[in-house]
Amino acid sequence: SDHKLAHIALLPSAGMGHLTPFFRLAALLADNNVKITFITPSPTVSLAESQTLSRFFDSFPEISRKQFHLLPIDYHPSNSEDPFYYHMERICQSSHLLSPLISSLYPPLSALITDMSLASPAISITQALNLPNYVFFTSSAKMSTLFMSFHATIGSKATETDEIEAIKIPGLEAIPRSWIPPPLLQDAKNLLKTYILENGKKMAESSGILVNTFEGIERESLRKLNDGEVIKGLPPVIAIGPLAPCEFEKIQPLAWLDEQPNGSVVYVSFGSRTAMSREQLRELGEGLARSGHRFLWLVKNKKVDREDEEELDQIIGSGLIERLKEKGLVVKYWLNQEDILSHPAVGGFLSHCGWNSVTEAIRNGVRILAWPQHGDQKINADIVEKIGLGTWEKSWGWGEEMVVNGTDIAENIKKMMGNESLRLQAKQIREQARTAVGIDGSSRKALLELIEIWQN
Ligand code: BUP
Repeated sequence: SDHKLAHIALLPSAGMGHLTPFFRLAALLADNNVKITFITPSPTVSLAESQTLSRFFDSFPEISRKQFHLLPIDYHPSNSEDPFYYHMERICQSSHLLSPLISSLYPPLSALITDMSLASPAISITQALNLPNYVFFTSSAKMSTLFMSFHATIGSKATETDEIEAIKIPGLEAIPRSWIPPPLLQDAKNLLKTYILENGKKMAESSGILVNTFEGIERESLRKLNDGEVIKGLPPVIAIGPLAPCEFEKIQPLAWLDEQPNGSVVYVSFGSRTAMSREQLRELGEGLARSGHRFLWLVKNKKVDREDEEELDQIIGSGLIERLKEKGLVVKYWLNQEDILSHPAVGGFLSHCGWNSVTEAIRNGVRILAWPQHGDQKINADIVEKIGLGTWEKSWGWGEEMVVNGTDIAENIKKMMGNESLRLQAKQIREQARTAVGIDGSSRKALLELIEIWQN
């Protein structure tokens, strides 16, 4: 054909939850004959990010890497600020360096795709260069609704909503106040609030918004976003998921799983950014022991993996560790989650509901017991519950707020693992997901249409 080759640059943000969908998207585009330049802000916060990046570039020699060296930052985080949000701020403050970097790429770019946490600086830069800019929103379409309307709703009048139990966002049913991360309801400035205010507003000026979701699970949210019911004049919001993990992500399946009966194991993990308190970890251990089920528990007690140095015995206590060994396997961060979720022995997932984890559970047909810890996770847990993929014990609150006791945890694990309709629904949703990304599927078609646009 007389199509030119499209050349796309991707710019991910900080943390595995943001990086992972970016390299999955890069791999998918490269597989569809798009030339890819992958811009890597460096250094990274976590070891997991830098290790995965080098494996990514090793297995995709056709993808070119462009290092984006971050400047030291003029901002002093208080101890309570999350190191990943702090790093996003550092990327934003270095963003003026992106303009020469982007202009130097050859052949000239067809478009830039950036993470939503960098939308504001990236869109300003590409506007000046007259280059199309797409935002890749790495959470759910429902969360994007809250994200993009935040500046016009609660963001501008946090204290006025003090007494209100349910918050009305255009295009969404009223959201209980308790689902909004507490920093967003504070008057005081904080990184999370500034990040959503500025980027959420600017996203309306992008050329398109890509979301790692599909019609089968988020039809209503997608329709409302695209019908102007959320914000008038939004660019197209395009569902392109669920994105498939890449081969290189796999490390090695655990031999222990091979010895467990099909569907018998509960996988327990709260993502790459949750630092669970020692007290909560011990209650969780109690709960797993009392649930009577087999389990694979990934333990993490520091936000940043480089600081996670304590041994399991110290964190959990050697007595409890001994009891847990009877039915389960307890490991320290990091394992490859796809190796686990795709294993036939796994029958349930006690999850924080980070959006990548939800989409990975869906792709593998694994039901969920939701225990949101922070950020977008209650919004995602609500989706999990509504589509019949899992249960959510709302009285547990956010991770930091309270310690949930072991007996409660055991009861809820039993309920989830005994729930046959969740198990069947998970398989059904897996089929819908496969259809969406298969030939003539809605997500696949949307992606090919985009590539067409970029080629012209
Ligand atoms: Br922990 C862990 N192995 O040991 P989410 C995570 N992952 O492969 P988060 C592993 O990291 P955000 C591990 O499969 C997923 O792709 C997991 O992303 C993978 O949650 C990713 O689920 C984690 O979105 O990120 O880490 O809380 O806050 O950005 O949602």
